Amino acid sequence: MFSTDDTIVAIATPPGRGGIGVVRISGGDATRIAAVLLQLDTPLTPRHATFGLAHDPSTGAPIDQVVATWFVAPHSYTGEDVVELSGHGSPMLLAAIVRTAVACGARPAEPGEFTFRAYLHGRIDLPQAEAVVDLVEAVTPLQARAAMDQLNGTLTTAISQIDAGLFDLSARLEASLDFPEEGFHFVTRDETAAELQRWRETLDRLIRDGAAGRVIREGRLIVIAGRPNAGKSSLFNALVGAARAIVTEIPGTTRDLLTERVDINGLALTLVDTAGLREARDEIEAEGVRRAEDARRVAALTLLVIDGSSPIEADDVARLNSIDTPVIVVRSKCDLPSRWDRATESERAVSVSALTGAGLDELRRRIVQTLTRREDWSDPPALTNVRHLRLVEHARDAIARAIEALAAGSTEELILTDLVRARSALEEIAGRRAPDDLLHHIFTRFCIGK
Ligand SMILES: Nc1nc2c(ncn2[C@@H]2O[C@H](COP(=O)(O)OP(=O)(O)OP(=O)(O)O)[C@@H](O)[C@H]2O)c(=O)[nH]1
Ligand SMILES: [Mg+2]
Repeated sequence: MFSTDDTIVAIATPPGRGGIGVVRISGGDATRIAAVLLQLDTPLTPRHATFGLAHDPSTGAPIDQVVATWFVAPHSYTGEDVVELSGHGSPMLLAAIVRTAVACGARPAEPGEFTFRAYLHGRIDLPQAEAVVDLVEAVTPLQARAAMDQLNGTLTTAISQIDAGLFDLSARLEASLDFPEEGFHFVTRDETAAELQRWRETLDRLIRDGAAGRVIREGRLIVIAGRPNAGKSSLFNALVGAARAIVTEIPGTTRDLLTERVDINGLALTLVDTAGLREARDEIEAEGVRRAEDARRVAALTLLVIDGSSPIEADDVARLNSIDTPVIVVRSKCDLPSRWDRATESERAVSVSALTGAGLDELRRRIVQTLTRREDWSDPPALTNVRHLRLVEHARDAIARAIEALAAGSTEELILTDLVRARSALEEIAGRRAPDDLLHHIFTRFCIGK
């Protein structure tokens, strides 16, 4: 995918100005290039910050004052010699340092190439490389924590424990196969069935966890819908924490979709405020209502806002019944006297007041519970990535087939085939022999310099 025997260079800090900017050089030539750049008389000392002046060697002109640090192979991010040059955070100066490093023999790095080399040199496995992107892209502390756990190898450990267990069971089944005449079994059918069942339950737990984990990693779209004047925009503003949408007492205030990303108890959710649903009075409103309906169809969850200070109408109930995605009924304006009669008052409704903030915490809790079936993240899910989830599902399905085959009286050979399938799915997660297109897909999500 990338060539790996040359030395690569890139700016590692974000584009734009900052206190400092870092240029990273990795590869066999890193220290030589740094020495030429800095016109050093003595070599850099490993892991020591060395102050120097970066020069353009062709003209001798100074570029910037830098601090250079050498991380010696294999104890570096990439597993190769890495030199990091911290200069002033000016895009122009940093670009000049990169250009000079290239003139000295380095190649500009592709996105994700440093992390790719770390993977290639066995510093990290594929889930850890994927966790690096997630960590950089995390927008909520919970997302960062789940990514950090994965970077620390939580998922890798869980998967390799299952894999080792299946290996052990396979070995005993094979041994039994090797001595058929003796009728000697290293593992009985009952023991095999019990062990397979145990692994299936472990995998099922991971899969359940993974469903919540995906919501954490990917975020979800939530649409606020309801009649005009129900209090949708007020609720939107209250959840966003800013007066983002216009609120008036005139029904039909909101006509377009308004979108904001919010952190709701750690979930990165995209909240959409929509036009009030009614028979439109003009073309603009008609388009707004159409967009509201479209947004609702793709949403993972609808907050159906019904005004608590006026009686529930038949079309509110009809609307509730027509939504086939998950819905939370929000009874708005609960600071005003309720006009819902007891019989129709839905027990499922969450009462909120955008004015006083009452009920908002309960609504947030219900949102998280509906999307993830969980509320407590003291132990965030080990599985968050859809690639890993699919492979764990493949492994679980193979184990389920083995259980069925065993119950139907199959030979050890058939059961072994399923175990091989399950193990190869699990091993694909770590990605020791990942195909190029998968690697390409994963590493091109990185930014340059990472
Ligand atoms: N007392 C009280 N009034 C509220 C509350 N939420 C909204 N209102 C009022 O209800 C009216 C309508 O609020 P909006 O948030 O604009 O309602 P909407 O559903 O976005 O309306 P459209 O955009 O027209 O569909 C405004 O006069 C708000 O001040 C609340 O929690 N308490
Ligand atoms: Mg509105």
